[in-house]
Amino acid sequence: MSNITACPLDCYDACEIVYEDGKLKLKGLKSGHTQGFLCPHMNHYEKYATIQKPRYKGKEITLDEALLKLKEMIGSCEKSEVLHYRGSGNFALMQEVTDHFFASYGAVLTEGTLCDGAGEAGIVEGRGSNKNMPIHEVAKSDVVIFWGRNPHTTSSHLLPLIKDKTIIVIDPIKTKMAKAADLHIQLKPHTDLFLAMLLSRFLHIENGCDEEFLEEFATGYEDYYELTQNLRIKAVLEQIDVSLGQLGDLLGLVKDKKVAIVCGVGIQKYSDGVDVMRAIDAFAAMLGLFTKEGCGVSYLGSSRDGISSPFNKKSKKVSKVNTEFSNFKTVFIQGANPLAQMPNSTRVRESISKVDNVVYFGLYENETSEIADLIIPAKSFLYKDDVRTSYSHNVMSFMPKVAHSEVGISEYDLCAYLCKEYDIKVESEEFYIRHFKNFAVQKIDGSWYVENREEVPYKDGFDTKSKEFIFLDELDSKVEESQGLHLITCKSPTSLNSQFNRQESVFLHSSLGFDEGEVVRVSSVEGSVELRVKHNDDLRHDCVLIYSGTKGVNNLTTHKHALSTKSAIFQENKVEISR
Ligand SMILES: Nc1nc2c(c(=O)[nH]1)N[C@H]1C(S)=C(S)[C@@H](COP(=O)(O)OP(=O)(O)OC[C@H]3O[C@@H](n4cnc5c(=O)[nH]c(N)nc54)[C@H](O)[C@@H]3O)O[C@H]1N2
Ligand SMILES: Nc1nc2c(c(=O)[nH]1)N[C@H]1C(S)=C(S)[C@@H](COP(=O)(O)OP(=O)(O)OC[C@H]3O[C@@H](n4cnc5c(=O)[nH]c(N)nc54)[C@H](O)[C@@H]3O)O[C@H]1N2
Ligand code: SF4
Ligand SMILES: [Mo]
Repeated sequence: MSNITACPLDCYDACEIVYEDGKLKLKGLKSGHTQGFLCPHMNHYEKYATIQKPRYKGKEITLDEALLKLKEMIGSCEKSEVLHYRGSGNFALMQEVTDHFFASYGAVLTEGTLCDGAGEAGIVEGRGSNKNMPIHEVAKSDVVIFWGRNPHTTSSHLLPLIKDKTIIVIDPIKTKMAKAADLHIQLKPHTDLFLAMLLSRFLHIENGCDEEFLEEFATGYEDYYELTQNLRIKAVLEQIDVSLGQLGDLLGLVKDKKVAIVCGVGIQKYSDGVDVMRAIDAFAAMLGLFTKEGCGVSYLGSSRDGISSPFNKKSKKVSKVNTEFSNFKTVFIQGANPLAQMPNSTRVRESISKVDNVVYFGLYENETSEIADLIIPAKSFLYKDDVRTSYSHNVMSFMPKVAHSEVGISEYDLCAYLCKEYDIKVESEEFYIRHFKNFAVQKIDGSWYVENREEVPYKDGFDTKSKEFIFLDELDSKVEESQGLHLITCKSPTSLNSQFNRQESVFLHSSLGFDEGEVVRVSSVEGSVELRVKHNDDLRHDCVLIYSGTKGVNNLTTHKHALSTKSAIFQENKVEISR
């Protein structure tokens, strides 16, 4: 068995791991993008207790009995009453093999996303596709703008690449990166669209635009400049809590420099998230950041970009944001904890309580395993064959099985069992792994890269019909000024969404008058949650921080979609605090 594999978690970095037989500690591969270190999740991976035995209605059963039960549950209703709900607990490519069974069988799959969808839709509207600036290009940049992204927590392998660079942070929280930055704009949440538009406007006024680029690839820029003129500068700056001086400072730092805008999901957890991303992308276009080395926008690309799927996925689909579980009789949940991670938990709980057969196929006990009728333990990544790619760089990592375990079943084996029972054609596991590997080429640094991904995308123009960048042509948003505090629900350093050490607190600025340690009720139009207060003076006074994965946080969030795309909007609702 090989002893090199890769981390399966939903994370920008997609680290490569050395497994030493009999040793509990996993190590980061020294060569390549992992640079010899992992993060707390993988450093302690083997300490987290996994589900050991299948269960039906609370009683332990054998794996064979569990598979038989699963087959019966699937066969017990109309095909269209079976839902396959798959999350992102494991990001490797073989997770999708189960789609093949369910789609071929005639069941319903999901579409849309809880994650980056609004931002992606904004990028696609402007550029015609979402081709990402691979994160390692940042090594060639002079200036890095972290815009709604928290690299110390969510992409630590980027940190060694940016040591001597000019750093700008745009974030309502004074993050660790913000404290070390040359400039931190601690704007009011949900106002990035206006900041980005004002930056474009002043760049144009100061003749800082890349005219050569704009004339060739983005000729709508004069119209866009006109659109930005609809903003009343003084009033808007006041509303978004940014000063004219800060705009000037930012423009001074980026003009004529190689600039990377490293954008995270923080900016787009709102109904107008699509337009927010378009406005940031437009600022990048005004600066001429596309087509040049060390420049561009690095967001979440698609980890499947450049790789075709060998699986049948043709099926009816329902949104995974506002899924009406009660329309189904059998719901098969894989690699997800929807009862905690989907928005509007009360709605999810109620809807799923009406389902006859809830199946949970995962590694850990959580809110979803608690209510499931049938629980099937998965094999962790160390004990099965797989391949992974990243949504932030172009490396393809092979994930051969590095050890043997009797516990659980792999996605492939579960799928192969169901295909056999229902007479559906499925290829061998090796066939699929080989299919994925065929999309990679080895480069001189020894790593394998997805062949069809470019280091500098859009060199020959954009993927829109006109080959040009399409600017936002209407301004539908207003600065949101309703009553209440802004909910910030970003990623925790101690958990990966609801896996590992989940936080249990609400973080508040000490000036709000709540005592450290007291239990408060946080409420929104959707519901409420009781949490213990921790003070955090890196927050703005008008913000409440509850990390993703905190139990009950999604009692507060709405199951509405972002405008024009099926993406969740976890920060749309304002909240109130009471004793
Ligand atoms: N440790 C850890 N790492 C993870 C994860 C995890 O749960 N834990 N989850 C993984 C997943 S699924 C994802 S999608 C990625 C996401 O990782 P990131 O893209 O970094 O996303 P977030 O942590 O949600 O938010 C990033 C920053 O956006 C800021 N922010 C919030 N609202 C606004 C706003 O209105 N404007 C601006 N400018 N900033 C705002 C937050 O304060 C935060 O600092 O991380 C992955 N990596
Ligand atoms: N409030 C709030 N809510 C959020 C977010 C937020 O920022 N704030 N972020 C959203 C985002 S960006 C995301 S991506 C989602 C993530 O939400 P989910 O996709 O639900 O991800 P996790 O919470 O990580 O839970 C994944 C489950 O996958 C299982 N698992 C792990 N590995 C494997 C495996 O190899 N096989 C199988 N079968 N199962 C496995 C584990 O048991 C784990 O419980 O949450 C969203 N929800
Ligand atoms: S940084 Fe990300 S990819 Fe690397 S070990 Fe941690 S979770 Fe996995
Ligand atoms: Mo995510």
